[in-house]
Amino acid sequence: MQFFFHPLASFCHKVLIALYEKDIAFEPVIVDLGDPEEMSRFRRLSPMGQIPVLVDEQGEPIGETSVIIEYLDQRFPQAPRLLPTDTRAALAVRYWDRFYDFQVEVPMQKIVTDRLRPEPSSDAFGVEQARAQLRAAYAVIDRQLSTGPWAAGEDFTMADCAAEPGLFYANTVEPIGVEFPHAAAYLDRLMRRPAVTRVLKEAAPYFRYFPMPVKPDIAMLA
Ligand SMILES: N[C@@H](CCC(=O)N[C@@H](CS)C(=O)NCC(=O)O)C(=O)O
Repeated sequence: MQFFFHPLASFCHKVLIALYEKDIAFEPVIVDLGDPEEMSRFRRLSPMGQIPVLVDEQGEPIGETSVIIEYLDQRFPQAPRLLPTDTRAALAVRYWDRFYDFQVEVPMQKIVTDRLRPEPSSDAFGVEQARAQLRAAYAVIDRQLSTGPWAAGEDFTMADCAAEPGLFYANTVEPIGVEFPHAAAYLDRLMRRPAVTRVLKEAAPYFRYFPMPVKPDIAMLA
């Protein structure tokens, strides 16, 4: 299988965590989103030009991170299961996966991409809305994580694969305040998970391309 991705990109972290958790062999292919020729070829795999994409042994592209992780979990059912076999429990995992993608990743990316724009086209109002959305999400996460170690309860699942990259970069653009101790402890727990530590260490050489200094200190990770 080939995995088209970039080591800095948060949605790519989400799938890399799943691949490392389940110890699945793959061929990594780094995509340069800034190279028009490479992108016109890449759009054959990903019509919207988005990373990541997994290409199976038959050459079939699989897009959308949650779909890729469900595919991996079905094809490689070894532990850890990232989607519970119990259908009710799987709904909760899908709910929290969607929550982190839409309520954390999206506003985090809004703030980051605004930094990359030239000043006259920046969107101060949209950025303030995104910050408020992140703070509201932190409150929900703080409540949810006060009762269990992982996003959807006792077990590490796809929801945690989704949570880490969003929260990691969100904590840089809108720090998780002291009023959210469970959310902060959750991010710390995620970063110390070996698969996540590996992803962050592989991303570290690229942090200089992030438009602001990356806040959570990965130097303290084993
Ligand atoms: N919903 C998509 C989101 C993927 C996504 O937004 N990827 C970003 C990188 S983190 C990207 O490709 N951005 C470039 C673009 O949208 O043109 C998924 O879950 O796979």
